[in-house]
Amino acid sequence: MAKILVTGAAGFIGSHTVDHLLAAGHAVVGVDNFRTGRRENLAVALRAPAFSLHEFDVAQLDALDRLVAKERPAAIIHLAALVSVQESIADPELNFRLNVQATQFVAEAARRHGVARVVFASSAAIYGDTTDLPIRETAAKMPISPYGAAKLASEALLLGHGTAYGFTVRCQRYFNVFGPRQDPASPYTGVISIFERRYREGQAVTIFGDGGQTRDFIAVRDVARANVLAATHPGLAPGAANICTGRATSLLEIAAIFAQLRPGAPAPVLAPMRPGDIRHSLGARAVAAAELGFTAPTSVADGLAELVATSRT
Ligand code: UD2
Repeated sequence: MAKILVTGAAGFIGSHTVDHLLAAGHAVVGVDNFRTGRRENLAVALRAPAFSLHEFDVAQLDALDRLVAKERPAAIIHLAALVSVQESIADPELNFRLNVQATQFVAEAARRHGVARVVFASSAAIYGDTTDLPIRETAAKMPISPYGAAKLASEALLLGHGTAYGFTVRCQRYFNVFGPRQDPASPYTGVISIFERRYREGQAVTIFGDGGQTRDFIAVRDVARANVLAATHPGLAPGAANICTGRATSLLEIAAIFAQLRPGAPAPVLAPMRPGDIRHSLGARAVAAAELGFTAPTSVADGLAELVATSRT
């Protein structure tokens, strides 16, 4: 069993990753500044003796370095980030600090203290608006936002440092992640958490466009498992892989599943398409299967059923 340091431990993906690491018997050192993370996401983890939580900003000079020097983790899973495309457009300086500068501090801490592996939260946003589906890892990288650009820059920073200084870097290119603990109140949250709250409150959801747009929706529990594999699977080579299901689901299908789970809910309201929206997004999953031994077994229907069952009524 290993000691793993997780940045962004109190966030949506971070807290699930912490839970899965602890369940697998690892010791976990969590870091969060609680800018968007929430302590209640760690309610279970905080009761585990193998978990410790440290409150600071990873983008703050030396803070992470001191903790890595003290804890000497076998791996760092770097999930702390500014997580919204829109917010990166509104505040590109903050995006740079949290999504690029912080990554450099992670790379430096890994180099200075002999951390063997770094797992990085990358994103399908690095590909931009490609229409050549499913998107393979070798596709052109043409980000269309400061967020996508920062994720791409961070991949390069980490992979270059890993090769130069001898640590293994795994970049995880997440597609549309959904599940419990994604904050429905955030203006930047994903469509499924918005829909979940509206169905729960008995209000009609709004579909922008005709509902035929599709996404590769992946359940957060599968993403957490992919992170555990990337951090702990023996003998991994450095690289980047899509973390996706390889299955496309339309918004009309999502609404139909919710309607079954919440009988009597009002029908969706159609509204004009959101400017800048892409019609379809779908990942190719072969690289994660071959390199990490990862597949995403949770269907959207099962993931939505779990989300509805765990949400406050
Ligand atoms: C991602 C980003 C978004 C933007 C976009 C660019 C997130 C959460 N979103 O959006 O910021 O950069 O990529 O392509 O990172 N929808 C509705 N009703 C709602 C909310 C959403 O119909 O109440 C639609 C939306 O118009 C889109 C689909 O649902 O067609 C998925 O929206 P999303 O924001 O969850 O994810 P995505 O990939 O479009």
